[in-house]
Amino acid sequence: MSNPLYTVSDEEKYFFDLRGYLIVRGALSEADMAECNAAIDHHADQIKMRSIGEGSLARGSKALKGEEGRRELTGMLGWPEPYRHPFRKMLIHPAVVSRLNEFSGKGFRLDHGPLLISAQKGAEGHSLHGAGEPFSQSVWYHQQNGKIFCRGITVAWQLTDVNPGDGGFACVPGSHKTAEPTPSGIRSVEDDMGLVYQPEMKAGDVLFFAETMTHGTLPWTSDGERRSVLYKYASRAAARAVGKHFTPQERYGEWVDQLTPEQQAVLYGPGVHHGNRLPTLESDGQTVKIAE
Ligand SMILES: O=C(O)CCC(=O)C(=O)O
Repeated sequence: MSNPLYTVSDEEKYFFDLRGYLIVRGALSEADMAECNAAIDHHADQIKMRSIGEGSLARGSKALKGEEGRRELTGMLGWPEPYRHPFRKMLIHPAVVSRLNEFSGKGFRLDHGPLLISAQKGAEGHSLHGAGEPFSQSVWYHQQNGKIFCRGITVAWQLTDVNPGDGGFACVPGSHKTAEPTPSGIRSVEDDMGLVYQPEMKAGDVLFFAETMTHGTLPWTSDGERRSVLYKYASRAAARAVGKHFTPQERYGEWVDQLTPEQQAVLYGPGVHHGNRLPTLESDGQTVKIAE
């Protein structure tokens, strides 16, 4: 019999399955964190602040509004040496591989990211999203034969402390399994029924969360800067980002042009982040056409 590849404790499995997230404490050493923070400082001029006007992540919520947008930076895996080094290490850190083999299955992959989420005091929050209902084909959470299959899982490395009341990542523990629609007061946090929870984390901790658990961001209230680096993983057969090869022409070549739009519609690649580029089909049982 082969050696089991899973190294996650039963307690961790219980916690993740019950709550939809898990924090592994002290996964990054002081030296690792110093390398990451220095690399980010070096690229500070590339950090972009999101607008709080059009495209605001608070989506009009009074509870989530702020004076400025969150700050973002990406591209770490392609940075020149030595800056990319710690981010490439984190991509397959043993703390990640052991948990993702358990929670998402062997062959998991990076779907998109890493993305630095940074915030200064007063930054707006992000309306809560994700839930067991409505069902998501790309990130659904399922269990069978005693095994968890979490198709979309985010790994968020903390590079600065997050104290109680600071804001930042927040979630509704257990909501990855709910079969009821999420009340609007939960999404906006204007009437959260005491269910929205902001975990305390220290620099060096790593947070795993099921994308189907309702989660988002509370406004940042701390004097210190928030720095959290998110890697979005998916299990082998799930896709969120559509990648470079999405259209039928990109996937199969120019002969696709000879097909009808309806035939082309089923040749698009997987992924849900397609920006409304995916035609879908409908049929009355006699004919097939592109849905309006
Ligand atoms: O860490 C956060 O602020 C929340 C991130 C988030 O909502 C997401 O990754 O979908």
